[in-house]
Amino acid sequence: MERTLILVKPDAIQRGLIGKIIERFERKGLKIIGMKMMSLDDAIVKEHYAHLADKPFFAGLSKFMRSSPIIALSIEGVEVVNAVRLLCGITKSRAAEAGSIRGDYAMSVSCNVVHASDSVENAEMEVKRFFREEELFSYEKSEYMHVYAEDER
Ligand code: DAT
Ligand code: MG
Repeated sequence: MERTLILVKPDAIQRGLIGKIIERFERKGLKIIGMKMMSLDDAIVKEHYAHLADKPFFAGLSKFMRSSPIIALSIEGVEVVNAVRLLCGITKSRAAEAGSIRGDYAMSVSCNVVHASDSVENAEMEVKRFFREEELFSYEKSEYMHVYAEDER
């Protein structure tokens, strides 16, 4: 079963969008297995955005991600990495599809309200980066069991 990492970014916290964003994942029928508020330090931002370290916008990105706490979520499910990326919409919010989270709530590339893991391999690393194993919960979610009953055969 896949697990993915979502971060509700500082701009969403400032704009009071925590509930609205989490609601999108619940509405889709996804199973949240971990959730916490945390402040990011320089080291975790560098590690998380290592692929962008050489970009001219990196200093701004780092400052932004440390400007207020974030909410980290882990979600588990069948093909959930791709499902969550689709819900979030593409990086460039202005071009993100209407109905996606970025499409509905953002006009900026740098302040695009959410992070979501972009591949199964990265998701595994990113969940471990933000959550200790004991912060992730194993439980039965009845609706979820129903939704995926066919898919898992
Ligand atoms: P995503 O967040 O969709 O996975 P990414 O991994 O390419 O996109 O970039 C990570 C974050 O860096 C992105 O959410 C916002 C910021 N960013 C990316 N490209 C940018 C740009 N051209 N200007 C400013 N910020 C950018
Ligand atoms: Mg990315």
